[in-house]
Amino acid sequence: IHSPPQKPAFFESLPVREHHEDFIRQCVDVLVKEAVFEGTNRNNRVLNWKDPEELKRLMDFGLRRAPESHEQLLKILKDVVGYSVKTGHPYFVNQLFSAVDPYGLVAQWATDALNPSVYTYEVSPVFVLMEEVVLKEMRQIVGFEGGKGDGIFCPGGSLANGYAISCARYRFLPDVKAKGLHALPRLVLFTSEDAHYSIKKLSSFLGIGTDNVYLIRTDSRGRMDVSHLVQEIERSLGEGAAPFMVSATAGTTVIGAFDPITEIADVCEKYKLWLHVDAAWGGGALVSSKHRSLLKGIERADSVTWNPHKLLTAPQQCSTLLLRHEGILAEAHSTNAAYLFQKDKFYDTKYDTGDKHIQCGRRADVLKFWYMWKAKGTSGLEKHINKVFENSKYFTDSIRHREGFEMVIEEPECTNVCFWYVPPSLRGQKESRDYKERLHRVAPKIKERMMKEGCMMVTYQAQKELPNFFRIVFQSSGLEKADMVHFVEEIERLGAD
Ligand code: ABU
Repeated sequence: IHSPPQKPAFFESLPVREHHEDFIRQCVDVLVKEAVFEGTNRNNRVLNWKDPEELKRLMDFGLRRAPESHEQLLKILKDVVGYSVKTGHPYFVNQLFSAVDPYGLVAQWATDALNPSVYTYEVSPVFVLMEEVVLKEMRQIVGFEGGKGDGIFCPGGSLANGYAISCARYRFLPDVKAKGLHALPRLVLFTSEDAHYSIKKLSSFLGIGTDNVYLIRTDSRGRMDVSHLVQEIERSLGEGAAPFMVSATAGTTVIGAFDPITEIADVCEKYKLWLHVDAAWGGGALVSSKHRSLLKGIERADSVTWNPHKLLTAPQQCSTLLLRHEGILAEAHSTNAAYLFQKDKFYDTKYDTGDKHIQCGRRADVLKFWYMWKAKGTSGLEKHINKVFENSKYFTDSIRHREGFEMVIEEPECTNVCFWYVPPSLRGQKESRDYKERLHRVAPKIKERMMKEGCMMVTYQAQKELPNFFRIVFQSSGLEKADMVHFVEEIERLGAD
């Protein structure tokens, strides 16, 4: 078998280099113009909806033996942009992330241009040191003494929660690292029924089992009921199981509730349980002296998940796990691969941080956040948080007494606002037998209309016995009061019948 003749390496010769340079510049122009600026212009659509079968016809997804020309590749890139949802658009209020931060974007592109893997100092000197600084600063903001402890940037908050479970389990029974599940009694952890699904998912992934995640009731505002937590801990002890961890939530996914961390910390202290706080969503409030009291008691946590890609609008993904226990990530996860973490290197190998994570290759997600932080200062981050809380309050006040709108939670604690929209045809019929069923169908219908028009995106869900309601999320400080009015009027227009 003969190999085909080799083409010159990517940037090996000048003509090839010029050829690619020109192509890269054209692509960047397309991205800057169409994805960034036009994609976030209020006069343009958030999305250009196509059914899956139609999109398969419209876009050239196929892979072929023959290469495509640059001309064709540029067209394909334009299609990718054209048919993608513009999550940086001001009217994308669908998810717990949105907006385009210019500094974050540039740094994200720099990360991709440099293509590092943050596991050793020799490969990622800048990013290893940058992580050290950012994680320490974040721990300080959380309130860990002197910013001491451990931490890691993870691919998403779910994985950060998984790391927390793994560290808590290791701390409870270090034998688990070598002996695995055989070394363990039946472990039980506790979280609220409104907590993020990753707690169950990662408990299953780690061999703890979803049945051993005891769900604690929430009160009418979506906060963990601490007396029920105590009952459930006692129940697990009565069953001969081994409770080892509580995962509190600071900013629940749907309602935006903050669990009472101080009271939960007291319970954890009494029963000697690891306290994790999933502040993936609400963590951003910590940078605001006005709003950080929402997370009172977080400084007593053993571990904290905090995603700067959420309330602080760093580009996806930017998730951290912060721990008060120095060195615990490496203790729980290291395996000393000789081909990466040689101890006889010529520099201080404590900067080879990669053995503490369960990934091998790992993106430098730190850069975008650090660069944004540099550009705005901590005061700029605080201003951003205050503005999004103001926006959320303004929106809430606009709909609270408006005909056709009904709040799910009267006073939302975070910047996700949950509400029902009752269209004119359903008003005044609360007592009718099928009212709930009909109301349940309203949000999906309005969502369908807004997606098909591409005018805005806001999500909906049912929760427990409640029929479908909208959840609008504010985390872009680029939004103004006029945008809040626009959202209200758009929902009225889309649900006018
Ligand atoms: N962790 C993210 C939850 C998904 C969302 O509602 O945006």
